[in-house]
Amino acid sequence: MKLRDKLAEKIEGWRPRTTRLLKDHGDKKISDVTIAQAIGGIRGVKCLVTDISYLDPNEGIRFRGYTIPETLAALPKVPGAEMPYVEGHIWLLLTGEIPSEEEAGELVEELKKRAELPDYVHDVLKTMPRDSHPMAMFSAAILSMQRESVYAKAYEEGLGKMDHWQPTLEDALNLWARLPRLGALVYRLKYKDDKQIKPDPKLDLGGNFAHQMGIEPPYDDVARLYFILHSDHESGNVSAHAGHLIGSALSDPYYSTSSMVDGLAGPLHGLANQEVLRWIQGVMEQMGGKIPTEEEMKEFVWETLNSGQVIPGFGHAVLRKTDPRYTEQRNFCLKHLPDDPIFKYVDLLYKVVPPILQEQGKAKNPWPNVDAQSGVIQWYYGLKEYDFYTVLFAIGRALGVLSNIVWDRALGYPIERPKSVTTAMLEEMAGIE
Ligand code: HAX
Repeated sequence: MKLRDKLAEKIEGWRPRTTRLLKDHGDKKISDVTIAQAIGGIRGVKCLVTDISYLDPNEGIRFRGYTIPETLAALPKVPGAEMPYVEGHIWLLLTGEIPSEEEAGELVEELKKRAELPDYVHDVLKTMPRDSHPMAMFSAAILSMQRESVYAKAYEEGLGKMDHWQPTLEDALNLWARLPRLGALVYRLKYKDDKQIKPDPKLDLGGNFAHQMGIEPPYDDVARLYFILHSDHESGNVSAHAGHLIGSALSDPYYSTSSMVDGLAGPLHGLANQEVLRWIQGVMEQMGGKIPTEEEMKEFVWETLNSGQVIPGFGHAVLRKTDPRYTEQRNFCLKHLPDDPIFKYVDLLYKVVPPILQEQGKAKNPWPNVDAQSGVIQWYYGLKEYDFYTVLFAIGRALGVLSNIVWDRALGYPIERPKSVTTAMLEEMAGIE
């Protein structure tokens, strides 16, 4: 496989850089930690290394050095579609290079071969109560497949440390191929009386996901755009960090992926996309369906804030500007659904919320994040079961998390183990009697 060869070449070239940094410059400081950072979620402490993506607070995410518009423009496009192959994006995340049409095409075919789910997955899901959250179902199904891990078997057989990345890549490829199918399985089991749709062998990953969900084009392009946009946001966010942390114990990629899904399921993180739609539906209900005036919308926003809740889809732990993932989705809406009432709500929120959050003076970033816009597009194309939205995020996020884990193993990153202190120690350091 061309991808494995390219990756082997990249890893060989990269290893001496990590070794030299550790050996010759290991004691150079890159960060200090304040008491506020220790208590406050390690915010801003530079203590993780990843080359898959980098998040600049003002510019937003770059995948392997490419901004979102650059990534979408450079990757090979699916014939007849507006969006590129997700498979090409996987190549970029893993190798740092834009694949040729041929390289992307080979990966498309490779993932098709790996997409079959073991039979027992459907059985596992059917035993779960039907009102289980789709994220719980998705995570449980991934965990149930742990017995398939190529990495776990190779480790048991005494694999050398330098070779760990190879079976990790095998697991990653299998998971990337299977997760869209698993997402569609959960969706149709939970919401469509378990009437499943067989994959179409002619289609790429994004196209097949749309097909198995039972949603017509251009939803295939929506799926491709979603998976690429959500793929990575450097490695300190909860889902990426959870995946990396679990993997650092040499738990296999199935455990890592299941735990990253669990982290994404929190309302302050990935679940915010469902919360945005839930919140907007509440406003629409109160308004009897009509588009509120700016003044009415301001009242709703203040009501939510005064009741102690956050405005979902706004704010960010690192970003300090409008999220370019939001902007990309807004551009999609302006092109494909400019008159959609929910889009009008979201656009009104874009106008109304930032000044209110600034006036309230708490949120460090009053601007919208990726989740503010994403549910609108799903709703428009008929995916109205909004508690499913975070599963879409998870399928995308697995692209980045697993690319990171392949490189973690390639560079031999050790088990993660930060040091904790007690409150009394902090008081002593602060000079409190
Ligand atoms: N609405 C109301 N208050 C907000 C807010 C928002 N959207 N964003 C931040 N704040 C508040 C915080 O709750 C915090 O209040 P307290 O001091 O009372 O605790 C204060 O402003 C300072 O927070 P911050 O430093 O600006 O933000 P954090 O780094 O602590 O948290 C969050 C970042 C994304 C969790 C936060 O902005 C938030 O809760 N936003 C709404 C939920 C959301 O959209 N989450 C998705 C984020 C993107 C993502 O990860 N997607 O997966």
